[in-house]
Amino acid sequence: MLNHSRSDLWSGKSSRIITSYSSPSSWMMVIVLVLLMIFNVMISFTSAQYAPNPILYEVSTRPWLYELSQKYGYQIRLNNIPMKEFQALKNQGVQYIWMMGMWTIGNYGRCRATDLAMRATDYAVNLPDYQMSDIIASPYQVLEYTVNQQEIGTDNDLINLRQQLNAMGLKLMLDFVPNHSAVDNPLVETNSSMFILAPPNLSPPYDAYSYLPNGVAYGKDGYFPAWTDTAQFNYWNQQTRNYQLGNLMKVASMADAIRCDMAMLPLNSQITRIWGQQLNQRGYTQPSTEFWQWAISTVKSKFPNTILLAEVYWGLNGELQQLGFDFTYDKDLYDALTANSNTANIHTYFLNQPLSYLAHSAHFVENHDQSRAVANFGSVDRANAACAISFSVPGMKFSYFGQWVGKKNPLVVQLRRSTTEPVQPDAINFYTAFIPIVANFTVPGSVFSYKTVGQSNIAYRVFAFHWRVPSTGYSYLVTVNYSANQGNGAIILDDVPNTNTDIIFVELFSGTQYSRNAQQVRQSGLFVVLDSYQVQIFKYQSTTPSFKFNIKKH
Ligand SMILES: *[C@@H]1O[C@H](CO)[C@@H](O)[C@H](O)[C@H]1NC(C)=O
Ligand SMILES: *[C@@H]1O[C@H](CO)[C@@H](O)[C@H](O)[C@H]1NC(C)=O
Ligand SMILES: *[C@@H]1O[C@H](CO)[C@@H](O)[C@H](O)[C@H]1NC(C)=O
Ligand SMILES: CC(=O)N[C@H]1CO[C@H](CO)[C@@H](O)[C@@H]1O
Repeated sequence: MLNHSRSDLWSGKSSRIITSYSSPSSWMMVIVLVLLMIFNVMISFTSAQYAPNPILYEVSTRPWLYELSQKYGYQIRLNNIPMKEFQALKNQGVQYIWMMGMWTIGNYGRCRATDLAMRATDYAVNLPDYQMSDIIASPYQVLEYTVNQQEIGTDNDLINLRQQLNAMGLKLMLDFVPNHSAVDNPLVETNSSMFILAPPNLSPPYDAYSYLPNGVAYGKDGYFPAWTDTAQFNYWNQQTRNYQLGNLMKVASMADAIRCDMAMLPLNSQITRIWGQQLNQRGYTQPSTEFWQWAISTVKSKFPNTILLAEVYWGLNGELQQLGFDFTYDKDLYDALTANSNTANIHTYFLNQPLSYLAHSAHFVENHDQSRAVANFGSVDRANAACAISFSVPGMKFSYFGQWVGKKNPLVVQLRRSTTEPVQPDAINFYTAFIPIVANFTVPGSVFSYKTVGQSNIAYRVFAFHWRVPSTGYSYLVTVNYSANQGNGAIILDDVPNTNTDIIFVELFSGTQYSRNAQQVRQSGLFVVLDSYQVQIFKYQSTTPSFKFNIKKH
């Protein structure tokens, strides 16, 4: 638990993450303090270049612009988005907006999306009244990193939009898709060696499920059949690496943050697993370096404030963090929260993850690759509680448009709209209150601890997360009953004043004030009772606990 080891692997300008630990066993704390004194260890962090716990909001760009066009009654493209839409997000606490799907896609992918022989069932199930005009094709068959001009605008519109966003204090995230290209990329014909090629012992005609007519392989991840609208890059060819770095630098020049699709696929280990034999037969050998290490350090040397987010699964998160990604998708927490109400698994997850790992993770209950949270978690209350847990730990807090109004119907990635449905007041009320609170307790300099809840045989159902905000003198205690049953328990707080007076705890959702004796809260804890999936956040005036790490800023 007391593991800061990854902080030194944080590449380039790292964020300043100050963490303190509420260990279930205080002897551990004592040992660490002694070690700190003996070795005079200073845990140092370079200065903050960006919020250490950024709040990210994803919109699917073309569907979002379509939704806004319906709302305002005229066609909205990048150059005429009403800025009050962004201002509303900013006021809620959003710091980064990910405009997913900005880039030009290939015609081949577009035709495939409209090939109803393949897709009609999917569309009919998810959008029964779909029209051909609703089919916009997946934005992930990128042809080139220029704005999808026929649909949404020009590169200049994007540059202007980013300037406007930055001026109002918002940052822009855009996509980079490393693993493959649209099949109609001209390089597939002119520079086929930049792609994986069929083994030399095969001759045309090639297996049409795996190869283009000229022998270039379709994209695949080794688990699913090949994606026949994509061509697989050959990262063991330096020419390909240079080309992809060029694309990444172009994205970096237009964005404040980059989300890298399926970022584990260019890892040498994955290429070896999926393509190794084929590449060896063509005379390629595994490079001694990883693409990402080189690419990310190059990006950061030119754009030091740019942050990179990796979409990653298969347990390769830690490896990508070490190669320089600022944040990696936290699918494990999502899965643990989804699975069932076996809260032991979730507690174990928090107790086993080094805080530095959590701090470099992007926590979510919904995004464009997953079901809507309300559908996945089964109810608005459970989805809200899951979000309260995942946004109360250090790291990026990542939401998807529609989540905050409790949408349940999926938005298919090839379509521009989902089935209309009523908004959910309980979701709106929760997020309207919750996100600004999160923004307040995760300001730079905040100190996080994961609290154990005791004094009750049903305390295991309750989660408690503590944030002390030295810059304001307040602390926040987030408590969540992640169970279909009522729960209760007590949380010992060592940052209330060491006096025998009463102090006030304000519960922020209800505004209810509780007066509790400070000594009692220090010794026996703050007793909480929560309904099923209820979230309560207590705010109180705190003092600096007498034992703390000596954290120096360089
Ligand atoms: C394609 O190959 C040609 C000939 O080798 C080379 O000059 C060119 O730079 C390559 N294109 C890219 C984008 O790397
Ligand atoms: C957040 O902090 C600001 C500035 O200190 C304050 O005005 C606002 O009331 C706080 N909001 C919440 C929800 O605590
Ligand atoms: C969680 O909610 C259920 C249902 O209301 C309740 O029975 C249980 O006591 C609550 N748990 C805690 C720890 O508050
Ligand atoms: C090999 C391959 O195609 N892998 C992934 C590349 O990116 C697409 C688009 O997001 C993924 O869906 C593929 O699984």
